[in-house]
Amino acid sequence: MLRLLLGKSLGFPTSLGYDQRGPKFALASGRDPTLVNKTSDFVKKFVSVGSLRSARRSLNFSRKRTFRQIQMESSENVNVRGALIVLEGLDRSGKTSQCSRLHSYLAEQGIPAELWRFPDRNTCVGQMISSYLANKSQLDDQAVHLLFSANRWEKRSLMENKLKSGTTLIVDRYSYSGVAFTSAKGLDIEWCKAPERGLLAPDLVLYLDISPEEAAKRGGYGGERYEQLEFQRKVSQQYRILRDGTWQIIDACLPVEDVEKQLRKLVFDCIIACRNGKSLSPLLLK
Ligand code: NYM
Ligand code: MG
Repeated sequence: MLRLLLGKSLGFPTSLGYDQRGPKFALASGRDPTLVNKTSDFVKKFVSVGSLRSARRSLNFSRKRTFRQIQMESSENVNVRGALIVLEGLDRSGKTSQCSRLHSYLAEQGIPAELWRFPDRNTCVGQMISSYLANKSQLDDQAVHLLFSANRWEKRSLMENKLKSGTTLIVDRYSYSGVAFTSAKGLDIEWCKAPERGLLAPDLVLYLDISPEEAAKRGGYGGERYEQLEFQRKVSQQYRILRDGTWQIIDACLPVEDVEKQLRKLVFDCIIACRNGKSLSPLLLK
């Protein structure tokens, strides 16, 4: 195994994953981060892409195998962090079912993961939001925007603890929903972003891309606020403004299994990057 190949020569255990799109070093010793960096430099310097490819071929280094390594590291309680993975998209884009598919998949692989969603309707703040969405209460647009944001802030430290203890979080909607939905009402987008700054930045944003018209055809909307074609068109435009380099856009009109396949690969690479030392950072929303 590469763990042996590299680990033995360097004197501590390592694991290495490889991305089809290019070389990706996934060194996850979980011990001394400076050692990890040194090792990463060492590997970058001395192991060429070609030799990585052939090492992978000769050792039959499959994705499944790497997942097994992650599983082993988890059970060995190695100190590596989980990934913060957010799914975004219009209502009826398929986020909720893809989130639960991803969660089951990670569970099957023995990767510690939890399924989260915003709004989290279980808290007091979440119940106020839920009643607003169900048209059972009226709130000013600014007030409800701040409640959505507070609902994320009240979960921030738990989120950080989970991630630091190695649990990957699959999150159904996050700050981007907050900004896209409120700014679609005509509120200033910079004002909408402000309360989100300082929350944890996702390691990966998976945007399930579907036109508002296609989404509307999917079994119709429920009775909640915002679930109308005209409004969803505006939300879709706002989401476009928010896209940045950390987003991955997935065609949500593909068959469910194809979407799932793409998501699995992106999630896998992200989990490896986090285990490889990618640090948690605050959300900036430029
Ligand atoms: N929503 C969701 C917002 O307006 N702001 C937010 O910050 C979040 C997280 O709530 N139509 C809207 C988007 C949805 C609605 O979400 C309820 P869901 O995922 O349908 O339960
Ligand atoms: Mg919905």
